[in-house]
Amino acid sequence: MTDALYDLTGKRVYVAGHRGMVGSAIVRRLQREGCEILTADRAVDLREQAPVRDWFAANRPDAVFLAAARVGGIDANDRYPAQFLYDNLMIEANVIDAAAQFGTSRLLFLGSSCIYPRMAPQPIVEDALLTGPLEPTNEWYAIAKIAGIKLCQAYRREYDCDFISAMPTNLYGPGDNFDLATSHVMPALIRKAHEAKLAGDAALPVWGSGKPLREFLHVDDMADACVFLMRHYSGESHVNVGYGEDISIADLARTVAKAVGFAGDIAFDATKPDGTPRKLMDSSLLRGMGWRPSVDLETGIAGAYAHFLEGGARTVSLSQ
Ligand code: GFB
Repeated sequence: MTDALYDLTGKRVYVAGHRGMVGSAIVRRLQREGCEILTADRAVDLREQAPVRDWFAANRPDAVFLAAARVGGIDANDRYPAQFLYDNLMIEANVIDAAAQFGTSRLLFLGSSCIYPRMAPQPIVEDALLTGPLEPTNEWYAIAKIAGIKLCQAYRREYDCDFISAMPTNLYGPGDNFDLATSHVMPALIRKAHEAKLAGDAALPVWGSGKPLREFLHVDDMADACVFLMRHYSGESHVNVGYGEDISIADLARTVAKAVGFAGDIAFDATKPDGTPRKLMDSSLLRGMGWRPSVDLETGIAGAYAHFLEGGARTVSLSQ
Protein backbone atom coordinates (compact mmCIF):
# COMPACT_ATOMS: atom_id res chain seq x y z
CA MET A 1 0.00 0.00 0.00
CA THR A 2 1.56 3.31 -1.01
CA ASP A 3 -1.01 6.10 -0.83
CA ALA A 4 -1.35 7.11 2.79
CA LEU A 5 -4.62 8.55 4.07
CA TYR A 6 -2.65 10.49 6.66
CA ASP A 7 0.82 11.84 5.92
CA LEU A 8 2.95 12.36 9.01
CA THR A 9 5.46 14.63 7.25
CA GLY A 10 5.72 17.97 9.00
CA LYS A 11 3.10 17.00 11.62
CA ARG A 12 3.42 17.55 15.35
CA VAL A 13 3.26 14.02 16.74
CA TYR A 14 2.91 13.32 20.46
CA VAL A 15 4.11 9.96 21.80
CA ALA A 16 2.51 9.41 25.21
CA GLY A 17 4.62 6.93 27.18
CA HIS A 18 7.90 7.64 25.38
CA ARG A 19 9.99 6.15 28.22
CA GLY A 20 8.34 2.73 27.97
CA MET A 21 9.31 -0.14 25.67
CA VAL A 22 6.58 0.57 23.11
CA GLY A 23 6.68 4.37 23.28
CA SER A 24 10.46 4.49 22.88
CA ALA A 25 10.23 2.14 19.88
CA ILE A 26 7.58 4.40 18.30
CA VAL A 27 9.87 7.43 18.84
CA ARG A 28 12.72 5.55 17.10
CA ARG A 29 10.44 4.57 14.22
CA LEU A 30 9.00 8.08 13.80
CA GLN A 31 12.45 9.50 13.21
CA ARG A 32 12.06 8.26 9.61
CA GLU A 33 8.73 10.05 9.06
CA GLY A 34 9.87 13.68 8.83
CA CYS A 35 7.58 14.76 11.66
CA GLU A 36 8.16 16.77 14.81
CA ILE A 37 8.12 14.33 17.75
CA LEU A 38 6.63 15.69 20.97
CA THR A 39 7.01 14.13 24.41
CA ALA A 40 5.89 15.29 27.85
CA ASP A 41 8.15 15.24 30.89
CA ARG A 42 7.43 13.43 34.13
CA ALA A 43 5.76 16.51 35.63
CA VAL A 44 2.76 15.82 33.37
CA ASP A 45 1.10 12.99 35.29
CA LEU A 46 -1.22 11.47 32.69
CA ARG A 47 -3.53 10.20 35.45
CA GLU A 48 -4.40 13.82 36.29
CA GLN A 49 -6.82 15.69 34.06
CA ALA A 50 -5.59 19.29 34.55
CA PRO A 51 -1.91 18.84 33.58
CA VAL A 52 -2.91 16.75 30.56
CA ARG A 53 -5.31 19.46 29.35
CA ASP A 54 -2.70 22.16 29.99
CA TRP A 55 -0.11 20.21 28.03
CA PHE A 56 -2.45 19.70 25.06
CA ALA A 57 -3.51 23.37 25.14
CA ALA A 58 0.12 24.45 25.01
CA ASN A 59 1.37 21.89 22.48
CA ARG A 60 -1.65 21.07 20.25
CA PRO A 61 -0.35 17.87 18.60
CA ASP A 62 -1.74 16.92 15.19
CA ALA A 63 -1.41 13.20 15.93
CA VAL A 64 -1.07 11.13 19.11
CA PHE A 65 0.28 7.64 19.77
CA LEU A 66 -1.18 6.62 23.13
CA ALA A 67 1.40 4.10 24.38
CA ALA A 68 1.40 5.26 28.01
CA ALA A 69 0.06 2.58 30.35
CA ARG A 70 0.56 0.74 33.60
CA VAL A 71 1.81 -2.63 32.34
CA GLY A 72 3.25 -5.80 33.77
CA GLY A 73 3.33 -9.56 33.62
CA ILE A 74 0.89 -12.14 34.94
CA ASP A 75 1.94 -11.80 38.59
CA ALA A 76 1.92 -7.97 38.66
CA ASN A 77 -1.51 -7.89 37.00
CA ASP A 78 -2.87 -10.15 39.70
CA ARG A 79 -1.11 -8.39 42.57
CA TYR A 80 -1.89 -4.76 41.72
CA PRO A 81 -5.46 -4.78 40.33
CA ALA A 82 -6.21 -1.23 41.44
CA GLN A 83 -3.15 0.27 39.74
CA PHE A 84 -3.82 -1.67 36.53
CA LEU A 85 -7.47 -0.61 36.42
CA TYR A 86 -7.39 2.95 37.78
CA ASP A 87 -4.12 4.18 36.23
CA ASN A 88 -5.00 2.87 32.79
CA LEU A 89 -8.56 4.20 32.86
CA MET A 90 -7.36 7.65 33.90
CA ILE A 91 -4.47 7.82 31.42
CA GLU A 92 -6.60 6.87 28.42
CA ALA A 93 -9.62 8.98 29.43
CA ASN A 94 -7.49 12.08 30.00
CA VAL A 95 -5.40 11.76 26.84
CA ILE A 96 -8.28 10.81 24.52
CA ASP A 97 -10.52 13.59 25.82
CA ALA A 98 -7.76 16.22 25.66
CA ALA A 99 -6.90 15.12 22.10
CA ALA A 100 -10.56 15.62 21.14
CA GLN A 101 -10.77 19.01 22.83
CA PHE A 102 -7.54 20.48 21.48
CA GLY A 103 -7.78 19.62 17.80
CA THR A 104 -5.79 16.38 17.41
CA SER A 105 -6.83 14.92 14.04
CA ARG A 106 -5.52 11.37 14.49
CA LEU A 107 -4.97 9.24 17.59
CA LEU A 108 -3.85 5.61 17.90
CA PHE A 109 -4.64 3.87 21.17
CA LEU A 110 -2.65 0.76 22.14
CA GLY A 111 -4.46 -2.08 23.86
CA SER A 112 -3.55 -5.71 24.41
CA SER A 113 -4.57 -9.20 23.32
CA CYS A 114 -5.81 -9.83 26.88
CA ILE A 115 -9.00 -7.88 25.99
CA TYR A 116 -10.35 -11.10 24.45
CA PRO A 117 -12.28 -13.82 26.28
CA ARG A 118 -10.09 -16.43 27.99
CA MET A 119 -11.55 -19.21 25.83
CA ALA A 120 -11.91 -17.25 22.56
CA PRO A 121 -11.70 -19.44 19.42
CA GLN A 122 -8.17 -19.39 18.00
CA PRO A 123 -6.78 -17.55 16.15
CA ILE A 124 -8.68 -14.69 17.75
CA VAL A 125 -10.52 -12.31 15.43
CA GLU A 126 -11.35 -8.69 16.33
CA ASP A 127 -15.07 -9.59 16.60
CA ALA A 128 -14.35 -11.90 19.56
CA LEU A 129 -14.30 -8.83 21.83
CA LEU A 130 -16.93 -9.03 24.60
CA THR A 131 -18.17 -12.49 23.64
CA GLY A 132 -17.16 -14.28 26.86
CA PRO A 133 -15.53 -14.09 30.31
CA LEU A 134 -11.99 -12.68 30.64
CA GLU A 135 -8.87 -14.38 32.05
CA PRO A 136 -9.04 -13.66 35.81
CA THR A 137 -5.30 -12.87 36.26
CA ASN A 138 -5.54 -9.83 34.03
CA GLU A 139 -9.20 -8.82 33.91
CA TRP A 140 -8.48 -5.45 35.55
CA TYR A 141 -6.02 -4.46 32.84
CA ALA A 142 -8.26 -5.96 30.16
CA ILE A 143 -11.32 -4.00 31.34
CA ALA A 144 -9.30 -0.76 31.24
CA LYS A 145 -8.05 -1.54 27.72
CA ILE A 146 -11.56 -2.44 26.53
CA ALA A 147 -12.70 0.95 27.89
CA GLY A 148 -9.94 2.60 25.82
CA ILE A 149 -11.20 0.94 22.62
CA LYS A 150 -14.74 2.03 23.49
CA LEU A 151 -13.59 5.61 24.17
CA CYS A 152 -12.05 5.80 20.70
CA GLN A 153 -15.23 4.39 19.15
CA ALA A 154 -17.50 6.69 21.18
CA TYR A 155 -15.48 9.83 20.35
CA ARG A 156 -15.52 8.79 16.69
CA ARG A 157 -19.33 8.43 16.74
CA GLU A 158 -20.21 11.45 18.85
CA TYR A 159 -17.47 13.98 18.03
CA ASP A 160 -16.26 12.70 14.63
CA CYS A 161 -12.72 12.12 15.95
CA ASP A 162 -10.53 9.92 13.75
CA PHE A 163 -9.25 7.84 16.67
CA ILE A 164 -8.24 4.20 16.14
CA SER A 165 -7.02 1.28 18.28
CA ALA A 166 -4.35 -1.37 17.79
CA MET A 167 -4.23 -4.59 19.85
CA PRO A 168 -0.71 -5.99 20.14
CA THR A 169 0.09 -9.55 21.05
CA ASN A 170 2.80 -10.17 23.72
CA LEU A 171 5.69 -7.79 22.94
CA TYR A 172 9.41 -7.95 23.72
CA GLY A 173 12.61 -6.17 22.77
CA PRO A 174 14.82 -3.24 23.78
CA GLY A 175 13.52 -1.19 26.69
CA ASP A 176 11.71 -4.13 28.32
CA ASN A 177 11.22 -4.37 32.09
CA PHE A 178 13.59 -6.92 33.68
CA ASP A 179 12.26 -6.73 37.24
CA LEU A 180 11.38 -10.37 37.94
CA ALA A 181 8.41 -9.45 40.14
CA THR A 182 6.68 -7.29 37.54
CA SER A 183 8.04 -8.33 34.14
CA HIS A 184 6.55 -10.35 31.34
CA VAL A 185 7.84 -13.82 30.56
CA MET A 186 10.40 -12.95 27.87
CA PRO A 187 12.61 -10.54 29.87
CA ALA A 188 12.16 -12.76 32.95
CA LEU A 189 13.47 -15.82 31.11
CA ILE A 190 16.39 -13.88 29.57
CA ARG A 191 17.45 -12.59 32.97
CA LYS A 192 16.90 -15.89 34.79
CA ALA A 193 18.74 -17.92 32.15
CA HIS A 194 21.64 -15.45 32.24
CA GLU A 195 21.84 -15.53 36.04
CA ALA A 196 21.50 -19.34 36.13
CA LYS A 197 24.38 -19.61 33.63
CA LEU A 198 26.61 -17.31 35.70
CA ALA A 199 25.74 -19.11 38.95
CA GLY A 200 26.22 -22.55 37.40
CA ASP A 201 22.69 -23.55 38.47
CA ALA A 202 21.31 -26.95 37.54
CA ALA A 203 17.93 -25.64 36.33
CA LEU A 204 16.16 -22.59 34.91
CA PRO A 205 13.04 -21.81 37.00
CA VAL A 206 9.93 -21.31 34.82
CA TRP A 207 6.53 -20.33 36.22
CA GLY A 208 3.50 -22.53 35.67
CA SER A 209 3.26 -25.74 33.65
CA GLY A 210 5.10 -24.54 30.53
CA LYS A 211 2.03 -25.54 28.50
CA PRO A 212 0.44 -22.13 27.76
CA LEU A 213 0.96 -20.87 24.23
CA ARG A 214 1.94 -17.27 23.56
CA GLU A 215 2.53 -15.25 20.40
CA PHE A 216 5.51 -12.87 20.54
CA LEU A 217 6.10 -9.79 18.40
CA HIS A 218 9.26 -7.69 18.47
CA VAL A 219 8.56 -4.14 19.65
CA ASP A 220 10.23 -2.63 16.56
CA ASP A 221 7.67 -4.49 14.43
CA MET A 222 4.92 -3.19 16.72
CA ALA A 223 6.15 0.39 16.32
CA ASP A 224 6.24 -0.08 12.56
CA ALA A 225 2.67 -1.43 12.60
CA CYS A 226 1.53 1.57 14.67
CA VAL A 227 2.99 4.04 12.16
CA PHE A 228 1.50 1.97 9.33
CA LEU A 229 -1.97 2.09 10.89
CA MET A 230 -1.67 5.80 11.63
CA ARG A 231 -0.88 6.41 7.97
CA HIS A 232 -3.27 3.93 6.36
CA TYR A 233 -6.19 2.95 8.58
CA SER A 234 -9.34 4.71 9.67
CA GLY A 235 -12.23 2.76 11.16
CA GLU A 236 -14.20 1.89 14.25
CA SER A 237 -12.86 -1.64 14.65
CA HIS A 238 -9.66 -2.12 16.62
CA VAL A 239 -6.93 -3.94 14.67
CA ASN A 240 -4.98 -7.00 15.86
CA VAL A 241 -1.19 -6.79 15.54
CA GLY A 242 0.41 -10.21 15.84
CA TYR A 243 3.31 -12.25 14.54
CA GLY A 244 1.16 -15.10 13.23
CA GLU A 245 2.66 -18.04 15.15
CA ASP A 246 2.76 -19.02 18.79
CA ILE A 247 5.08 -21.12 20.96
CA SER A 248 4.66 -22.95 24.27
CA ILE A 249 6.30 -21.39 27.32
CA ALA A 250 8.38 -24.58 27.70
CA ASP A 251 9.71 -24.23 24.15
CA LEU A 252 10.28 -20.52 24.69
CA ALA A 253 12.35 -21.33 27.79
CA ARG A 254 14.45 -23.78 25.74
CA THR A 255 14.91 -21.20 22.97
CA VAL A 256 15.96 -18.49 25.44
CA ALA A 257 18.29 -20.91 27.28
CA LYS A 258 19.98 -21.74 23.97
CA ALA A 259 20.35 -18.05 23.01
CA VAL A 260 21.83 -17.25 26.41
CA GLY A 261 24.06 -20.32 26.53
CA PHE A 262 22.48 -21.97 29.57
CA ALA A 263 22.78 -25.74 29.20
CA GLY A 264 20.92 -26.93 32.33
CA ASP A 265 17.40 -28.29 32.83
CA ILE A 266 14.09 -26.47 33.14
CA ALA A 267 12.23 -26.55 36.47
CA PHE A 268 8.51 -25.72 36.29
CA ASP A 269 7.03 -23.93 39.32
CA ALA A 270 3.43 -25.12 39.66
CA THR A 271 2.73 -22.59 42.42
CA LYS A 272 2.69 -19.84 39.77
CA PRO A 273 -0.31 -19.33 37.44
CA ASP A 274 -0.46 -20.32 33.77
CA GLY A 275 -2.97 -17.63 32.83
CA THR A 276 -4.74 -17.84 29.48
CA PRO A 277 -4.09 -21.23 27.82
CA ARG A 278 -3.61 -19.66 24.39
CA LYS A 279 -4.03 -16.25 22.75
CA LEU A 280 -2.92 -16.42 19.15
CA MET A 281 -4.41 -13.48 17.29
CA ASP A 282 -5.82 -13.48 13.80
CA SER A 283 -4.03 -10.53 12.19
CA SER A 284 -5.50 -10.94 8.72
CA LEU A 285 -7.19 -7.53 8.84
CA LEU A 286 -3.76 -5.87 9.14
CA ARG A 287 -2.08 -8.35 6.75
CA GLY A 288 -4.79 -7.53 4.21
CA MET A 289 -3.72 -3.88 4.35
CA GLY A 290 -0.20 -4.96 3.37
CA TRP A 291 1.73 -4.97 6.67
CA ARG A 292 4.04 -7.85 7.72
CA PRO A 293 6.37 -8.35 10.69
CA SER A 294 10.08 -8.56 9.90
CA VAL A 295 11.83 -9.80 13.07
CA ASP A 296 11.73 -13.58 13.66
CA LEU A 297 11.74 -14.92 17.21
CA GLU A 298 15.33 -16.21 17.33
CA THR A 299 16.76 -12.99 15.90
CA GLY A 300 14.61 -10.96 18.26
CA ILE A 301 15.65 -12.94 21.34
CA ALA A 302 19.34 -12.64 20.38
CA GLY A 303 18.90 -8.86 20.07
CA ALA A 304 17.01 -8.59 23.36
CA TYR A 305 19.74 -10.57 25.14
CA ALA A 306 22.46 -8.38 23.59
CA HIS A 307 20.57 -5.32 24.82
CA PHE A 308 20.33 -6.84 28.31
CA LEU A 309 24.09 -7.50 28.31
CA GLU A 310 24.81 -3.92 27.22
CA GLY A 311 23.11 -2.74 30.40
CA GLY A 312 19.92 -1.69 28.67
CA ALA A 313 17.75 -3.53 31.21
CA ARG A 314 15.13 -1.34 32.83
CA THR A 315 13.37 -2.39 36.03
CA VAL A 316 9.91 -1.16 36.94
CA SER A 317 8.69 -1.68 40.48
CA LEU A 318 4.98 -1.45 41.26
CA SER A 319 5.08 -1.55 45.05
CA GLN A 320 3.08 1.26 46.64
O1 GFB B 1 4.26 -12.74 29.99
P1 GFB B 1 3.35 -13.11 31.08
O2 GFB B 1 3.66 -12.57 32.42
O3 GFB B 1 1.89 -12.66 30.74
O4 GFB B 1 3.31 -14.72 31.23
P2 GFB B 1 0.55 -13.22 30.07
C1 GFB B 1 3.15 -15.56 30.13
C2 GFB B 1 3.30 -17.01 30.56
O5 GFB B 1 4.67 -17.25 30.91
C3 GFB B 1 2.47 -17.41 31.78
C4 GFB B 1 4.74 -17.92 32.15
O6 GFB B 1 1.96 -18.72 31.59
C5 GFB B 1 3.51 -17.41 32.91
O7 GFB B 1 3.19 -18.27 33.99
N1 GFB B 1 6.03 -17.66 32.81
C6 GFB B 1 7.00 -18.58 33.02
C7 GFB B 1 6.45 -16.50 33.33
N2 GFB B 1 8.02 -18.04 33.72
C8 GFB B 1 7.71 -16.74 33.92
C9 GFB B 1 8.38 -15.68 34.58
O8 GFB B 1 9.45 -15.82 35.14
N3 GFB B 1 7.76 -14.45 34.57
C10 GFB B 1 6.55 -14.27 33.97
N4 GFB B 1 6.01 -13.03 33.99
N5 GFB B 1 5.87 -15.28 33.36
C11 GFB B 1 0.01 -10.75 30.35
C12 GFB B 1 -1.10 -9.97 30.98
O9 GFB B 1 -0.41 -12.05 30.38
O10 GFB B 1 0.22 -10.41 29.01
C13 GFB B 1 -1.10 -8.56 30.64
O11 GFB B 1 -1.07 -10.21 32.35
C14 GFB B 1 -0.74 -8.27 29.20
O12 GFB B 1 -2.34 -8.04 30.94
C15 GFB B 1 0.42 -9.10 28.72
O13 GFB B 1 -1.85 -8.51 28.38
C16 GFB B 1 0.70 -8.94 27.24
O14 GFB B 1 0.73 -13.41 28.60
O15 GFB B 1 0.01 -14.41 30.78
